[in-house]
Amino acid sequence: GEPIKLLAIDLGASSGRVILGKYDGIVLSVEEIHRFDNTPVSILEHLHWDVLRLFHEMKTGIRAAAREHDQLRSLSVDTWGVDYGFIDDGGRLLYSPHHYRDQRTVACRSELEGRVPPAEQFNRTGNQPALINTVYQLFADWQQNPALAGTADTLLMMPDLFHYLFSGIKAAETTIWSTSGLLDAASGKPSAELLERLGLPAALIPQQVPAGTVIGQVLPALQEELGIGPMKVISGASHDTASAVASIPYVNKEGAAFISCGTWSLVGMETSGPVINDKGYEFGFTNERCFGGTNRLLKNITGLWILQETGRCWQEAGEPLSHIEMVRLAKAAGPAMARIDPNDPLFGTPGDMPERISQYCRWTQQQIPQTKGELIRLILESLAFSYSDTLKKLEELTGERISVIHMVGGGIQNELLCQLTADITGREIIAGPVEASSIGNLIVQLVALGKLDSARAGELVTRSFPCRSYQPAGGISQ
Ligand code: LFR
Repeated sequence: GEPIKLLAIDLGASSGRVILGKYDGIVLSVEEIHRFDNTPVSILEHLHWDVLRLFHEMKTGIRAAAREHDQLRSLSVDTWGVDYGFIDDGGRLLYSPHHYRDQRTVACRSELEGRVPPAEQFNRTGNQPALINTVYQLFADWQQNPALAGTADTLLMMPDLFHYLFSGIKAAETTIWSTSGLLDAASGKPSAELLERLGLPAALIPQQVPAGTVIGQVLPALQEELGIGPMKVISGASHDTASAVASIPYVNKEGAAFISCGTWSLVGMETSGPVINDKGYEFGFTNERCFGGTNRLLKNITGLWILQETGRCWQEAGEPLSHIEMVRLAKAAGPAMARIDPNDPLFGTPGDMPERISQYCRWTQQQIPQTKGELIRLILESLAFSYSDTLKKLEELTGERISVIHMVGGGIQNELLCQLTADITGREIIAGPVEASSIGNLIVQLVALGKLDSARAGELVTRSFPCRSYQPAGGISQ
């Protein structure tokens, strides 16, 4: 019969896409309908997401899909973690949500940490304290904008916000909330105690739903505007990392780690429950929820962001380089003479990365890269070394030996990064799928619609999408 048709809307920190998925009961196929930039805007010295433009682009994608295909059954949005918008009591969006790289949290850090020390935050929530976390942002909003207490009725995490704009339904999906630093790790519910000590009203948080919940339908007026019929709105694994991990074609979950490569690199393993101990805290690990309720023990590494910003700099200087060209130059450059810690705060905000990398090398008394190729190679090798270091710590934390690493996400198109990771970790890499978040998004929708048994998802991905294996070449070691 007719395949089931669904739309995945996957919003990353630098671009978004509307993907059409078709499932005929055997194979899942995906088609990119619309891709758009996600460019944050700085206004009045604060960094914001352009949500109206993003919603406009989503609509453009849906309209384009509807022109070619009828009977689009459902849609679901996944986004990066931690960010949110406010809705007032009339259902209106209050203002353009802040970007997690906005610096307003810095001034409130010590006040927050005086009330709830970082180690206690970790022990309660399983989340690694970080200035970008929802809890830091929300606390700063409450301190710096007292009027909010009177106007903000509901807080919607980014994907929940888009689901609300599509359906009119306000919900709090658990995977995205598990990035907030506000959920109690054990119960998965907002921590009443934490909220109270920070003076934040629990009433801001709408009804919680698990990943894979049909929350409503596209609003009638929007159906008309978009030229679509009735379409379900599904709260999927709405955190992009949760979606990406839902797409991993595990051969055997035991001994398998993952690296999700996008703007960020997320390095971790699925575990049955949160792993909360002093070492995990010290090593900088965090615990987030997966689709199906299991736990993801992982570390956030500032990933290809550094390369993206580097590329942006060169482009602004009138010397743009394609990705292919970047990889070619980095290969030709040979092994890097220096290394950076990608998680150094120096690389956390937008700016002139080539200059900051030189600065870092100067401070650490290393050779400064002289050519573009050397600089790119330094970034990629530094990432691979930090993956390797993180995987060793994962082994120490879990007591498991990692035998295979699944790399997923757009970053795996950089085959030099995959090969360097195989070489430096000495482990086999299975790379794929590339469109991991979109594919995971579609899988969760299929499960929510009762069309797929979640235990079969890995097989479906294996049948449907090519994976590439990289073997360690040997010779390179840490
Ligand atoms: C990846 C990601 C990470 C999250 C970071 C910031 O896109 O969602 O999981 O920690 O973005 O939100």
